[in-house]
Amino acid sequence: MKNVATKLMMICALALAVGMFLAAPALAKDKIVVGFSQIGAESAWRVANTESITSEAAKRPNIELKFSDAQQKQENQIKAIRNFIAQGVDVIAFSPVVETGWTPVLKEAKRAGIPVILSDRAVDTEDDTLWVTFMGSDFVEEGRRSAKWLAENYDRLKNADKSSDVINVVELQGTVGSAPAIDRKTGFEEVMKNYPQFKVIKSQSGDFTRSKGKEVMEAFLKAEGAKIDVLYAHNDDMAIGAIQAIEEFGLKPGKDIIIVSIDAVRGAFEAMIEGKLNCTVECSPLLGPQLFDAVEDLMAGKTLPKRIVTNEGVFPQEVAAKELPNRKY
Ligand code: GZL
Repeated sequence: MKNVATKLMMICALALAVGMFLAAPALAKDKIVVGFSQIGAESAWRVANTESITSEAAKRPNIELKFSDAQQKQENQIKAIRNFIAQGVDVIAFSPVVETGWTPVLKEAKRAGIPVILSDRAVDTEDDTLWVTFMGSDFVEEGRRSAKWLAENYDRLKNADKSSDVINVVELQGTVGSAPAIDRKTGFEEVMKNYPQFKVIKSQSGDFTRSKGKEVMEAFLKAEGAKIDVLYAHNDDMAIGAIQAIEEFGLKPGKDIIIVSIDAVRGAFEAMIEGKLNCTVECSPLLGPQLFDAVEDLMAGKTLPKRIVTNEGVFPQEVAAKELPNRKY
């Protein structure tokens, strides 16, 4: 009897040892390695987005972040993603600079068994199993909000000596082919269909940067001058660049030309307090906490929603001074 008991105890002890050995890799893996490919540093929004991601990762001892800056070039993002695959990271996350051209590299990540999270911008690919979730703003809604604010406030703000019943709008678009540029234009046009007096007479990309926004606005002013009643800019940085061009041209931004833009970065609030910008539609870059919560849930075996939308507001000039101290980016 005693021998049987001894044998049973030995078998249990052996099973326990084997179990511990097999579990060892998971137990020893105390870090989740995340490869993040960032677009660049083209705007204050992007800089704030990078800060949110890197500072949040630093707060979490269980996260090891490998971060790469693509200087707004898709080929650099594809290279970075391939590097992450070669390094065998646990999760890949990226903000795609443009919507198309990602299917091959996303298929490589899938073959390597590495899940991909889309941060900030979406991709255009037939196979949506190539990415786990897309977290970021609703850019079409941001375009709608810009148009709605303009339609509801232009009469109150318009320059009294304008006799024409046509309101001439110029549009500074974001990076060509990017989800925010495509969707913000779509949303704006969708609402403006109901207000035929607003006519978009010029529309061109300023690539989301201050310098390009200024350059394109100079060309608009050269061609159309004081005929321009409104500027719709797909981001605040291009609007701030355009404000410089408008002043150098001899017109008053925010008065002669009503300006509505998107992002709600600090510089937009400062311009509104100076009376040079009339409204900014919020697009939050503070995606760091949401991103790493999603990474941890994913690694814990939880299912993520396919779409995680950020909640945002609209900030007209009259609230800028009160709101500025609350701004986090
Ligand atoms: C929007 C983001 C855009 C910002 C720009 O989520 O992708 O890119 O609106 C930034 O300021 O450059």
